[in-house]
Amino acid sequence: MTMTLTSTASAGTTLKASAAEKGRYFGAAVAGQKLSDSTYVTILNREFNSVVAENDMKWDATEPQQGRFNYTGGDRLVAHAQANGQSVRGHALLWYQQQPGWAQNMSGSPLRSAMMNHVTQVATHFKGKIHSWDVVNEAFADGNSGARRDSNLQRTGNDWIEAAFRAARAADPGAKLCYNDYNTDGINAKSTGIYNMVRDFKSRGVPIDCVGFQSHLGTSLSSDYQANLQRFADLGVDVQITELDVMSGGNQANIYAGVTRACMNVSRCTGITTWGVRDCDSWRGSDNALLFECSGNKKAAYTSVLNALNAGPGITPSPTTPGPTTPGPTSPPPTSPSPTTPPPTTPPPGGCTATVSLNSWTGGFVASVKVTAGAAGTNGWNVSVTLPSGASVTNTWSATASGSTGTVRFTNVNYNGQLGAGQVAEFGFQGTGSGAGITPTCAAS
Ligand code: G2I
Repeated sequence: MTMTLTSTASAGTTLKASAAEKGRYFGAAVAGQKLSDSTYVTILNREFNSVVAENDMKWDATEPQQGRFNYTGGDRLVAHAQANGQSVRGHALLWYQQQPGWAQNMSGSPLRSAMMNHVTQVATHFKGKIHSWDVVNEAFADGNSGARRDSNLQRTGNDWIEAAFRAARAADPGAKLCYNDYNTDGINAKSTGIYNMVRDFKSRGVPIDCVGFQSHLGTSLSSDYQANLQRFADLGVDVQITELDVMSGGNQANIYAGVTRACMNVSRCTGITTWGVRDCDSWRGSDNALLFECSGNKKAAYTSVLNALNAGPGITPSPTTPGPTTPGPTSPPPTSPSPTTPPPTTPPPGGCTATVSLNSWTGGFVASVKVTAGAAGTNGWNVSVTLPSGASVTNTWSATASGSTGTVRFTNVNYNGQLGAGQVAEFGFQGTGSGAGITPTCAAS
């Protein structure tokens, strides 16, 4: 999905309103039995616009006996979500844990068939109701290998993951299909193993749309947390924070804020989910790892997340616009001149103008650029920007960048070059260093 940066000044007063103002969702994992707890449900519906079943859509819950499906818990959550304007994340079609006993005892091709049947049946049952599926959960090993985790699923053959994604796409073409894992909170061997898999999938056309970063965190946040999200986004997938919870203590609010800022700074980071609602709902028990006290009171971490959402740059998903936000290493379109040919020096009558709005933080920035066509309209446009020394462009959306330091030229992509008189196109880029004072120059063709 292509995103356009927006620069709305806003200050929502709930997590869901603040996230929505920035084109994102804010979600919570829901335990079915808590839906009868009124304190819990009040917070859930006031603050969250996305839900995921903490356990009710797992394999042991949905197919307790082979071929006998039970959707009671999953259907109850979907009904709750639909009644309260929440989207649903599906979790998880295949996982080495929480398998029903009958599957744990299987192997080889009978297991492979059972896996694919499970994916197909469950994704078909919930077809049209799931925003994003965790198709495969936790398939990579911890530690330094960067390799797949051993499991009965893995032993059916290394292609089990792509087979699962293909089966899920066939069953519910409207759902985004994600890979989800933990201990991926920075650039490390495990996240790099997953990165290589996603890159391979994208290059071979395996249908993967998103990567979930669970983010069960301790007392510190890796300094390359955002960079890790960004490198996945640059592969042409959306990213989400899918199971966020953080050890309590002095740093909790800061870590929550850091994760939220990282997501806001990555235009393809489309949402954040906390793994539960209140501390006493959490699988982490005495870690007090969530945003609300058991009483329902908001914690300091809640305020830090809300402020970070309100401060972040926004994205406007443009579902009608084709193509990934990050240009791949593709050749230029057939009609354009060779990339070494300079643009015409004299703009045609009317030309174009460009304005930039910057969202900066220490060490980086996001620039949102608005191109407005002059009286003659445009067939194409390019915008040149000279960056301060030390700054460089790391990611661009809705335009193609040539160069990354010094004077960088951004050219329209195929769907936003032709503008009528006065019409506007928007593109953006992210950079490291400072973007202070940059002045865009627009040329039309
Ligand atoms: O372990 C934390 C999460 C890691 N990523 C995948 C998530 O799916 C996982 O969630 C946890 C749930 O929060 C727990 O609630 O997954 C556990 C295993 O599925 C869940 O624990 C299970 C217990 O193991 C079962 O004994 C219990 O019946 O919760 C079930 C329902 O309370």
